[in-house]
Amino acid sequence: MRTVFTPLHALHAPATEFFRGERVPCFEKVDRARYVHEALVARGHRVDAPEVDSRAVLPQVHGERYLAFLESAWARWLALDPANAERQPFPSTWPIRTLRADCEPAEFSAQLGVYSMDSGTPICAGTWAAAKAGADAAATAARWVSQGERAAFVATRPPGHHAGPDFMGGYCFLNNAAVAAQALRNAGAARVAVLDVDYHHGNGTQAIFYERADVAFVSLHGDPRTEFPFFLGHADETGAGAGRGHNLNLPLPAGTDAQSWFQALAHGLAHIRQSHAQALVVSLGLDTFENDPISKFRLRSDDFLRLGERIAALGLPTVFVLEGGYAVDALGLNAVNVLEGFEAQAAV
Ligand code: 6XA
Ligand code: ZN
Repeated sequence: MRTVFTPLHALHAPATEFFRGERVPCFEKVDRARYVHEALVARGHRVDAPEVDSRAVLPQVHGERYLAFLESAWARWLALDPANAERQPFPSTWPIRTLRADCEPAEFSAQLGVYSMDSGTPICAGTWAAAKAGADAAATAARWVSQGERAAFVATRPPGHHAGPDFMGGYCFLNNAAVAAQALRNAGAARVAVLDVDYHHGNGTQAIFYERADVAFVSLHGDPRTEFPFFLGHADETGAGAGRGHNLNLPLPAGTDAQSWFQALAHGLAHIRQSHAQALVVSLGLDTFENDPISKFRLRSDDFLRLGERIAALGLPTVFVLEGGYAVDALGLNAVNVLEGFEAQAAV
């Protein structure tokens, strides 16, 4: 399986985030993609640079105003005060219930509130460049797969699955999985399924496709009553309008072990089999790992081999997109295990 990777991911390197009431060093750090890349190379996997510009696909999954805001955000932060180069912008006011999100404020900090779901998604000078390179990587993998590759892996960061139509959140800015799914649709797949196996519900991906029948969304995740993103990911969210019946959420309690997790996976895979999808995107979060510092499932490294096998058994052209996973030392092994489990099963 080919991997698409770009060192430009390292341009996104903010120092701190807000987490559980404290300002702490970022969990979503440069070493994550670096270690995954190193593990792939060490195991002899073919790795190439992005070769597709995602600019045509991005407005199909994100609003133009949000994209313009994100691209210009750092320059506008500096324009407020040159000393901001050494500071991090964070939102502090959000247009929640009874407040208006439809009148765009002129003030940068207020706009940050309009376009963010949390205060845990720090922006730095290279955020746009890194996020855009990640979206280009996702579009590239989709092209490879639509041109006949059985599967491809997008080894990228920052992750994407919390980024919604017009907001960032949960370390995510551009929704790479949604870009891949849309690019597969554009290349001729009549129906695409997105399987999100990250510990956290992919609220952004769900929102982008919620009213569409052409892209099904299936997610296994920590129950949002106790786990981030808290405000989406419940089992009763099944899609709306034309998308009714095309969204499946399988929330699981904190502490879920591999046996229960694979039972839920089987349920999700059965839904995908019935969806008549012609291609698959996997939001590959590795924060289901037992030693993940911010998550509470109990998968072991060998379980990721089995995950790859189960996904391959669907028999679909597949794009894997890296999402979360913060046990950095094990991230390379766990990612490689998914890919090699997939390849072993695909060869059968
Ligand atoms: C709270 C936790 C963010 C979770 C990010 C993640 N700041 N999403 O891994 O999949
Ligand atoms: Zn996650």
